[in-house]
Amino acid sequence: MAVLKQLTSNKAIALEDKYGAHNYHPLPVVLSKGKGVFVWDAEGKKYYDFLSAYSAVNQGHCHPKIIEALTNQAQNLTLTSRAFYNDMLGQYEKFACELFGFDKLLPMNTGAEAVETALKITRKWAYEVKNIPENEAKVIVCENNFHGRTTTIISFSNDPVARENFGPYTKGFIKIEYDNLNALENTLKTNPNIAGFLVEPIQGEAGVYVPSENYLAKAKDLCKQYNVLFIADEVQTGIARTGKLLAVDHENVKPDILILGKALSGGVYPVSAVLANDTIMHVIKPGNHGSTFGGNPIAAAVAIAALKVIKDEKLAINAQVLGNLFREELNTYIKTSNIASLVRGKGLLNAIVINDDDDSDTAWNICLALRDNGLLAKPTHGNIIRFAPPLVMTKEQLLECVSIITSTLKEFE
Ligand code: IF1
Repeated sequence: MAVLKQLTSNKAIALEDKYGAHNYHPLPVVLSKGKGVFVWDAEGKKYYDFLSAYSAVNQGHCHPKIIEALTNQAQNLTLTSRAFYNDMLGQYEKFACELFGFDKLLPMNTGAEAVETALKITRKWAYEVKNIPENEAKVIVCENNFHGRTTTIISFSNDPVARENFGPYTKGFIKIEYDNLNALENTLKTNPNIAGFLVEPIQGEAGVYVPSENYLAKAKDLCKQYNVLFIADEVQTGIARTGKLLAVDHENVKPDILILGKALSGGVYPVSAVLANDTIMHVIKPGNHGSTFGGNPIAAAVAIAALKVIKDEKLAINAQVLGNLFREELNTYIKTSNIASLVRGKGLLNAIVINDDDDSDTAWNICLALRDNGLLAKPTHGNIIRFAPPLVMTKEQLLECVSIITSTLKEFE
């Protein structure tokens, strides 16, 4: 059977339903093409993409320079494993280390793998540098975090759907309230064996929660005071999404460990990375960690191209300017709306809160109506809809999307 033939949307959904594990509940739309800020469904209908694959296609769908890097490298050398050197990895490591300001980079593939890698580095540093007693190291995490879906990561999740019936859970984590410096300081003060503090600079999945001014800077100071590693998970907020290269840049915070993923490849290939300085990364010795595809030549070529697009096309400033315009326009509408209660976010990572119960399906129905009106978005939790278009959007396109969003919301007033 020709597996690459053009399917109808209904046929594509039926195939996934029959042969695919049911680990998602997608919005009923079947995409078959993407270019820049647009995607097309199997019947050729065009949409604005306001999810950007959860901030993985910041550079826009199928960016020609990233695709060129992918296809060129793919015709030369795709994978060597790390049993041997390859001529692309060192160039990528140098480029990224200089761009983000760190001594070393450990290449992985998915965001969750990079988070797991950061936790392993933190624990090893705790035992070998901070001299915490073996197996006693603790990492502080935040309530309502989202760092991925591996068993260790969901062990410190408080989302029952992500966590239930996956035990026994990994120990060694202390949960505190997000954006609460007293909670952080008290935990640091009363627990001698803290190794690290893992935090999202903005909590994306929780509903785009932007912490108070200087929260990150003061949290970093507290970590320094108690000799604890500040670990920034920028998988979703990084790579220009919030209007700066990194979300921590808004407060000039330098993490001890930086976690990247998603748009590190422009959504073209799974690429993630953990960056740290030598005083931390040197704890990793040959054989301690790795992965078959981690640091492969395609990933290296694609990541260099993806990062160059961010720089050359000044996508961080575009995200900052368009993000301010988006919130300004939505706030004007919200003044007279009874269906949307607030808009929040930074750069082009935003969300609106729908004026309905958490468990209502209003947000979902609004996303279905947005789909019918040519714009794709999806609720994060309950009554919160995330809006995160590719950062290559123009002002005219953004204003057209604001019009689609507000006119759709008015249908529900
Ligand atoms: C899904 C959520 C977003 C992340 C942060 C690590 C990871 C993610 C801050 C892990 C991944 C993705 C996962 C994807 C949907 C999306 C998501 F809804 F799940 F929570 F963005 F908010 N740190 N987030 O946001 O990276 O292993 O996925 O490469 O699981 O459905 P990954």
